[in-house]
Amino acid sequence: MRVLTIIPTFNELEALPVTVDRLRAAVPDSDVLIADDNSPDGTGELADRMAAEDSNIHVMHRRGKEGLGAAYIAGFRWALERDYDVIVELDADGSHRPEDLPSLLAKVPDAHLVIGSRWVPGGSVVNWPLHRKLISRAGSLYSRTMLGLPVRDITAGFRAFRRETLEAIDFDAIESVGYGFQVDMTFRVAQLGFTITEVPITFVERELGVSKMSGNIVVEAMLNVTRWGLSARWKKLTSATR
Ligand SMILES: Nc1nc2c(ncn2[C@@H]2O[C@H](COP(=O)(O)OP(=O)(O)OP(=O)(O)O)[C@@H](O)[C@H]2O)c(=O)[nH]1
Ligand SMILES: [Mg+2]
Repeated sequence: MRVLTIIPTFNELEALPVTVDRLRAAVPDSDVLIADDNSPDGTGELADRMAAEDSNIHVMHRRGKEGLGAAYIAGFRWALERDYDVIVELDADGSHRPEDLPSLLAKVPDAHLVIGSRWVPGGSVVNWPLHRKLISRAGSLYSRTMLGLPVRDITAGFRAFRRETLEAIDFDAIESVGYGFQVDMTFRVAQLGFTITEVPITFVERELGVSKMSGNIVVEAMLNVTRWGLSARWKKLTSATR
């Protein structure tokens, strides 16, 4: 099983080397692709130095900040041009513990998409204030209900896809950035009839660097969910009455 872990970065100079070292120790067999959006703090140059020292590390330099979704899609295309069997999404900021990755990979034979989940029994979040936990759970609950998906942590960004899952998705149709991107991908995977499994993880709020989250990203995600949910219902309704 050839595994590629994609790490999108924007200004992660402090956090990136820590995350990559932990990943290389936890899953030495995984190749790494750092997808950097021309970070002003020099993360891209640091990534080049890391790649020069370790032939399993690769770097994709992108023009400028275009959002996490666009960086992941570019990374997915890069992976599919090569012979990877499993493609992993991992944040650079330490929120996703590389030590949890083996438990995600263990489930790949049973599911087309494995999600590292905060909101299944055994999952947890460290260092989040109550309001942030509530927003995340409410967002997932709303998306789950609206889209009819049996997934507890729909916005989660720690994931392992089988190659065939990504091959079946039309990346050109994806517009969402940020959290919306993760929801979008989940919905598409489910609509294709693929299986999705969640495994519990411990999510750790970043200690190094600055957040790129914004209220806009959350609002975008929720508006899209509403639109997709209503249009899926409408399609069902019109096909039933035809
Ligand atoms: N390439 C690229 N990476 C990005 C972009 N925005 C965020 N990232 C990366 O995506 C990952 C998640 O971003 P975060 O800023 O941690 O966003 P978050 O996890 O939603 O929010 P916090 O953890 O609260 O900061 C990190 O590795 C970021 O560096 C972007 O526009 N381009
Ligand atoms: Mg984060």
